[in-house]
Amino acid sequence: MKRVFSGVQPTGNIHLGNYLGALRQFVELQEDHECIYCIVDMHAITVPQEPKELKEHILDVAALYLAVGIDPKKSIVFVQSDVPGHAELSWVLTCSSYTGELSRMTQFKDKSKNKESAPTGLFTYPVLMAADILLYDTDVVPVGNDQKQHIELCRDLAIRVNGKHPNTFVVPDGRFLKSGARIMALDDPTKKMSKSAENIHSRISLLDEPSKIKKSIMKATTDSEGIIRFDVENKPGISNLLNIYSVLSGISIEDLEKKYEGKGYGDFKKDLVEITVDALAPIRARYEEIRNSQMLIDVLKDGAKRADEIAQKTMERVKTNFGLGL
Ligand code: ATP
Ligand code: LTN
Repeated sequence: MKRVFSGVQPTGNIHLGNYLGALRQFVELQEDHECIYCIVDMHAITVPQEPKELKEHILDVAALYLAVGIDPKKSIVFVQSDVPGHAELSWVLTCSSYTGELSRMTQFKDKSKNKESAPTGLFTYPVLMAADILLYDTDVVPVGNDQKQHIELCRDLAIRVNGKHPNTFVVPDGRFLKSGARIMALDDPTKKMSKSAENIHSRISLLDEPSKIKKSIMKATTDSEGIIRFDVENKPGISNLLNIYSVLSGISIEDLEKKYEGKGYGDFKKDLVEITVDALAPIRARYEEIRNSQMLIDVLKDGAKRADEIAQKTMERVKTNFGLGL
């Protein structure tokens, strides 16, 4: 069986973009892959975090993982900082990476824009991500489109190290979803829906109450044409909503365009509210059950133990191949 690894940051507000771009694939892949799903808390501290909040957010994401259908009997679920190999391998890979290639990462450029100096962790963030992946001899990494560049860097690093130290790493492939891979912000459909955006109506969080979902969708930016047509370039707002509607309902965008011919944005949005509320209700219910349970802690402890066993084997191989240690 091929091995899958992916991670989500515990920074709160897991949203529809995270779900449709990443989490939904995680669940599907469990059926015929050996899956390892991580809560990447060390990535979260690349920007300042309140310790108490971070702790809560780790458990929030863990509970959401299980609530969307990740099954701990099938997959390993654990917290990154519970397995020391991530930090160890990250250093080794840092020494094989170049400042030039890291400077070209668009996420770093975005997050450090207009700043004279940026945290070093933001700069080396993609190297830690490569360590996460390579530590488990991963074959496939399911992620949203926005992570393409980071996956490429991970592959480059693996190939570069293997060139010098043969058979050290498995070179992984990214797995990107086409439709629904990039959900845009509701208030500004030229930006991706994001956890960290200030406006809460820019996103639909998986745990939003129906009234909040309604408000966010009804307020979503569209255009003044009033025609429901998919055209990302000229009508990014309604196209984004059509995309969300299509992915959640399984109805093709073309069929949706036909269904709403002659109707206005108001009718369309009302239906989208209903579809979204219905899709998220079972997730919210399961989340409430799991979030404060001992079962959740047990799953994470057991996951860390199983992940660590694999990680230690890789680190032994890496150290041997690099001539590190005794
Ligand atoms: P932020 O934007 O605040 O940095 P984020 O919303 O991108 O955070 P991450 O934890 O970085 O959240 O992403 C978790 C997963 O969700 C990743 O695989 C990422 O590619 C995917 N993802 C994030 N935003 C979107 C989006 N708008 N559409 C589709 N997939 C997304
Ligand atoms: N950078 C990713 C989160 C992440 C990840 C990973 C994803 C960290 N390590 C390893 C896949 C594999 C993000 O921001 N979405």
